[in-house]
Amino acid sequence: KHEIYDGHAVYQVDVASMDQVKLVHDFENDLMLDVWSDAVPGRPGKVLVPKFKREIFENFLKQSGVQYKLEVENVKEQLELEDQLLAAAAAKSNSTRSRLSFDKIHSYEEVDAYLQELAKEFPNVVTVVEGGKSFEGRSIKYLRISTTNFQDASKPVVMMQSLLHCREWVTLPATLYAIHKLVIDVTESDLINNIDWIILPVANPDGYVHTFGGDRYWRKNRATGYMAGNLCMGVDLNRNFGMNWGTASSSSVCSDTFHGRSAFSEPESSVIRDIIAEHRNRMALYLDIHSFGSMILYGYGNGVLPSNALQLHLIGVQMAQAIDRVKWSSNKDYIVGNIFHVLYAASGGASDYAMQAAAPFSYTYELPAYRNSVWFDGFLVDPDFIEQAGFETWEGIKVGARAAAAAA
Ligand code: VAL
Repeated sequence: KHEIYDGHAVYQVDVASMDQVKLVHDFENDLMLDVWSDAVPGRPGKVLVPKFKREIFENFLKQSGVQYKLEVENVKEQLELEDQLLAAAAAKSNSTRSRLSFDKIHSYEEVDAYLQELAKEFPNVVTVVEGGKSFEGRSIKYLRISTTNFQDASKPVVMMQSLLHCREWVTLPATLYAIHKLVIDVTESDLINNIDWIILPVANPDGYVHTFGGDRYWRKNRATGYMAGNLCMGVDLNRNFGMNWGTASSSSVCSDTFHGRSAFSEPESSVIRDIIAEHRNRMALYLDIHSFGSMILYGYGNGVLPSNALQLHLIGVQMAQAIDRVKWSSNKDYIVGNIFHVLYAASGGASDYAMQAAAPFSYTYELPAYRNSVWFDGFLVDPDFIEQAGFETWEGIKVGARAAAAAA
């Protein structure tokens, strides 16, 4: 297992000027590297580099006078370690079909069965809906949670989703925790009395299943037919939505930010578009949960600010503060801001689309990369952090849901 990542290294790149930002960015693009975070002055970036590209990458950095650090020599070893830790935790787990625990990362099949169980057990509150099928034909299910009749359409709707980027495993506990607190262990009933919820835990099922099979860093969906022989495949679903589509993304199927044939060419993004359309008139808040970086981001991905940017920022800060109050002390504080200004230009994103099409408040969360004594690679999950990730993110979501519902 993990053979394809044998010899892959992770570099930390530390730029000193905006000139270097562009230089590094362009070079990483040309080399088709998997950039985990872009470098800006004062905030080093991270990039995954296959063995055969390491020399040319290092030479480029040296010649350009860019500071860098080899952070992980061989990611395969870290992937094996993650497997071991997760397996050890899972062996002690008391998870059941209808009560998923927070000590493991659940598979697509487990989550799929769980959603159906909940709908059976709590028929007055929970409805499971199949929004459609993935490229490979897997069911894309989401929950409607409502204490009244969801179809009455009388309350504001909060929608949240995880795993649009399937390697971001730690985002799953965030949606599962929300479900847990809205259905099973209800301690703050105003959240379900005043709000109807839509929760989509596995937005990219094919990709997610693929990350369990030995390609842990796969990000896109699994669409084929874009290249003869399918040497490269998959569309970045967070570049496939119909908002500024194709303006800040890649037209190469080999790229990790490939935007697809056209806006909504992919079944997975189309399902989300249809949910948004269905509840357009009462969608108060939309949350797309990603990792990593400890960020709460809002649109638009081209740097243009929506007319309610001040309110967006304010509620973003309130959510971030709520999380920071209970976060693990070894993790850094959240950053709040516009996608383009905090991160980079990105088009066709889910939260941008939701903002433009329906929701007055729409955010992308970037959950923290948990740092333990052994690793810090961003996507890997320490089992000790799973419940905490769910718990602390929920603190932010509650604040956002209440504020957005009050404004609706
Ligand atoms: N980091 C996300 C992405 O790359 C968003 C925020 C742009 O898709």
